[in-house]
Amino acid sequence: MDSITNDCIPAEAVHSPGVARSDWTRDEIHYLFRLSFPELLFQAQSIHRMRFDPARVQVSTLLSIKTGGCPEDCAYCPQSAAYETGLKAEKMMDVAAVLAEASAAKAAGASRFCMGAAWRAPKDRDLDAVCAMVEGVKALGLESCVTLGMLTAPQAGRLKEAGLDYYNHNLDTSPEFYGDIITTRTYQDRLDTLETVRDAGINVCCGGIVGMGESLEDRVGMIHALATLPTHPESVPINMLVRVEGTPLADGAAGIDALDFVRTIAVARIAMPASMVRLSAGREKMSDETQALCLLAGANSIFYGPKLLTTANPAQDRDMALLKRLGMTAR
Ligand code: SAM
Ligand code: DTB
Ligand code: SF4
Repeated sequence: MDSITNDCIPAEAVHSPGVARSDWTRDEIHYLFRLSFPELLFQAQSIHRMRFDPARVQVSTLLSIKTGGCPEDCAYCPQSAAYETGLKAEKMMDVAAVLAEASAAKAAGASRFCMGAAWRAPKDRDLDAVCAMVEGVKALGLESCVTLGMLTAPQAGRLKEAGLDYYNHNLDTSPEFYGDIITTRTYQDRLDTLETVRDAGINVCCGGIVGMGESLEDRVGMIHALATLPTHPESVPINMLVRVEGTPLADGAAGIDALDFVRTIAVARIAMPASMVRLSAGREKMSDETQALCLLAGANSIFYGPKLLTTANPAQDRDMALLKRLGMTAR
């Protein structure tokens, strides 16, 4: 955190609390980040309770259906072919193997199954299998989500027809910091894909990563970019960078202090009051107490299962034990 003072901006700088609006100014988001921790958490909790049961957490299980060998250069990502991370590139999983994993996720208590592919964009012929996966996941009674990179309108239409519920495509960081992290596709490319997904009638899952060496201003810029989308994403994953050996972000730049991570969650909750805010990557290294604070700050969704895409996530029994200790329930 650069500094925590808020004396210069009046409290009424943030209007219409709890209303999902897209006219946020950067100053308003700045103001939220600079609130005292108790005031910020109070506001976030109050808004959370206007729309959600504060004791319920949505749980989504992730599966990498096509791992590694990605042509993009995202500096955080173990799956980029540009970095030597020791990850073996694999071909796409077959539909039956994916559905077996989805079935296991359902039996373990997940309500949504999210399938990720290390692509810049899917090829039309790859979509046949992905659509079959989506149909199979739906038939199991699970919500479906995929993240496949950039999409064309006809591709989005095919996924919608297959019954896809959510498409994940992150803005990742602020427009200003973005070029330090990814050079092979632009911020505008991402905004275009988000619009394509929205226009196809698919729910949008869009968030970002913190702990990549960004400034407070970049965190403000990231939340501002998300909260000024014409319609807020239905789901907002906030990831804490998982440092992976071999990637440019493996070491070096300062990460993020746990309480500043909680602040980011709280600001996302206030700025996008009707969205599910997902406490996403990075939980494996977080204490139970930090996670509890995130849930108090308005996070109401987690990735559930021992693996994210390629890196570790807490074991299911640790998560269930934590929710039980907090008197919270998963759905
Ligand atoms: N290839 C597709 C794309 O980038 O659109 C989909 C998969 S990609 C792995 C999905 C998201 O995972 C990224 O946008 C990024 O926000 C997140 N992610 C990837 N590696 C991460 C890491 N090491 N730590 C935290 N989040 C990460
Ligand atoms: C998101 O925002 N986080 C998830 C999901 N969307 C696809 C991915 C996190 C990946 C963490 C690094 C890995 O396991 O490879
Ligand atoms: Fe490829 Fe997605 Fe990883 Fe970027 S985040 S390198 S696009 S898999």
